[in-house]
Amino acid sequence: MSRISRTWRSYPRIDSSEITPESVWLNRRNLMKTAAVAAGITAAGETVAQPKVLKDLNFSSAVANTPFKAGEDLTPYEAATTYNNFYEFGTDKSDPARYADAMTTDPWEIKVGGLVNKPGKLYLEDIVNGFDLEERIYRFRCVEAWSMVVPWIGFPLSKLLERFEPTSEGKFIEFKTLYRRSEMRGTRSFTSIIDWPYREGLRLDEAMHPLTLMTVGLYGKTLPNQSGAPLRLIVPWKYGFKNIKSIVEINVTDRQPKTSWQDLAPQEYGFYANVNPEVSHPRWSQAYERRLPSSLFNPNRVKTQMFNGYGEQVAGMYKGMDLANYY
Ligand SMILES: Nc1nc2c(c(=O)[nH]1)N[C@H]1C(S)=C(S)[C@@H](COP(=O)(O)O)O[C@H]1N2
Ligand SMILES: [Mo]
Repeated sequence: MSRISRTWRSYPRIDSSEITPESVWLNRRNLMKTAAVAAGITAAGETVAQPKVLKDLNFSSAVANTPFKAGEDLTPYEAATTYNNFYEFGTDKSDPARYADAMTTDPWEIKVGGLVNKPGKLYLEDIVNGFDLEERIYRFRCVEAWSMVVPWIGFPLSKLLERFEPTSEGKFIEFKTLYRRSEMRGTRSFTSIIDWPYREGLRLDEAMHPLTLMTVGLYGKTLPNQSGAPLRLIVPWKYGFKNIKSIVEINVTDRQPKTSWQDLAPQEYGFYANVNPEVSHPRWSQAYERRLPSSLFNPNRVKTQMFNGYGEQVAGMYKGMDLANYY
């Protein structure tokens, strides 16, 4: 066993004795909410229709052509894919890697609708054949103050949206994750208090921003299920929870969509969720982060940057907004 993987294997155990704020929050609420949630459990999510199958993705040209270089060490693959948040599969950081393989991702279809001229569906095959894939190395910063540096593979969300032609009334984008109870043990849990499916949203200009990536791979491979296979959003200047996984529905809307974390705790998790070291979370500072792999003995603390270091590209979208108010 290499030094890295030994350190890594011990990580989840060490971490569960620390604070993991999002799940701590969920678990605290569980005590109050279990009865109500048990009563509110709904029927199984829709099953997915039949279409084409996608196999043998080849990302070599995407990787060869990357215009984005790290300037920082990449987080080891093992760290990025064994320390995850994907509450559909449980609240422990190790649950997604352990249980997400139960999710069927092939075939997969994505419904695109709302305020668009050409509503329709995309199959994974259309996505991989129809868009030029690129590798982008981005910092990723969870609101819980851990972070990583990952080489993603994907294409700008703007390219996808353009095909469906948002109308002039379109102001926001809403995303939904697959909700399939039979394959997602976390959604069947009595203590699950998220109103499934997991939902996220962006303002239209944020969605159209060239840094906003629809992602199908990482480290030159297809996304493993725990990372949000087969298609997830990566918005590198926002906190991790905006980066919704395993997307099955995208709608253009004229109102700011409801998002899962706002629904749970609006005073703690805002719609914008731009990384901001100066605006503390109500229960902890956001000034520093633990860069994975991180442990008690080697916490690997680094300073958090405004907009996660992407301010030059994105700050203009928030001119005149009080970012303590629009957190
Ligand atoms: N569907 C879904 N998407 C999700 C989540 C989730 O629980 N369900 N967790 C979010 C949170 S809180 C974070 S920090 C990131 C984690 O991404 P990673 O596991 O690839 O690091 O996914 C986000 N996307
Ligand atoms: Mo997160």
